[in-house]
Amino acid sequence: MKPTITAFEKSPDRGRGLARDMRVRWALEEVGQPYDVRLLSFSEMKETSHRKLHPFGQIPTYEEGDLALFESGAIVFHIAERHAGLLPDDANARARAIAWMFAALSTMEPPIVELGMAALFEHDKPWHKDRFPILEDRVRVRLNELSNRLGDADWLDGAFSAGDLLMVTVLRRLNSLGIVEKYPSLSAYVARGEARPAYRCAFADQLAVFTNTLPIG
Ligand code: GTB
Repeated sequence: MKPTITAFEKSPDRGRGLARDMRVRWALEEVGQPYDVRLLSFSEMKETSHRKLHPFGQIPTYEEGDLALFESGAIVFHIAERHAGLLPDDANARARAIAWMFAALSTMEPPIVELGMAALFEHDKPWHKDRFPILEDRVRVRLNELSNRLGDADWLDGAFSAGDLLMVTVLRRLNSLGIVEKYPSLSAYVARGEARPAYRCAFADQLAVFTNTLPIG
């Protein structure tokens, strides 16, 4: 059964692949599962019909037969459980890869999102210049720790896994802030993720949504 995901009709990132449908698209491409996309405007995301799929009125969602899921991490996990290629077969290696999925979403992503929001929306606040370096430091601590653990390995724990997929998408949120560049091993790690054919396909597909909806002229 071909799943359907939801994505922004007009992504505020202008096709830079930073919205969370990107990680779902990438996972589906990695496992070779074709999918459909239903594009939603901001007002459509808040309609009752969409809230039945997503209680918080957001994207992405995932529908497959009578299964409806929200939360990008849960969706990627579902895809990884149902198909080969994103989680190792060995039980212990699989458990560790799942730990990296959680690490990406619950240890790395929150301070990174907090910093990104401060950069985008808090510039004019009187406390911005005091708060921003604090948020930056929190992110740097985590990047340092992640970089130490990665060392010169290609991926976080052996072969590429759903843990790497989520981690790369989380680190990409820092793209415009020039922070990851200070950690050569992490920059190379993100570049390795972005070089994967499945990533490139997913990126091109979400970019096409943006370019195809650009007004002519
Ligand atoms: N925890 C949920 C998940 O992982 O699925 C979070 C889902 C979420 O935040 N969805 C966002 C959304 O629907 C899109 S991804 N927002 C609309 C709303 O809440 O009304 C977040 C996002 C949005 C835009 C950019 N960007 O422009 O760079 C990056 C990331």
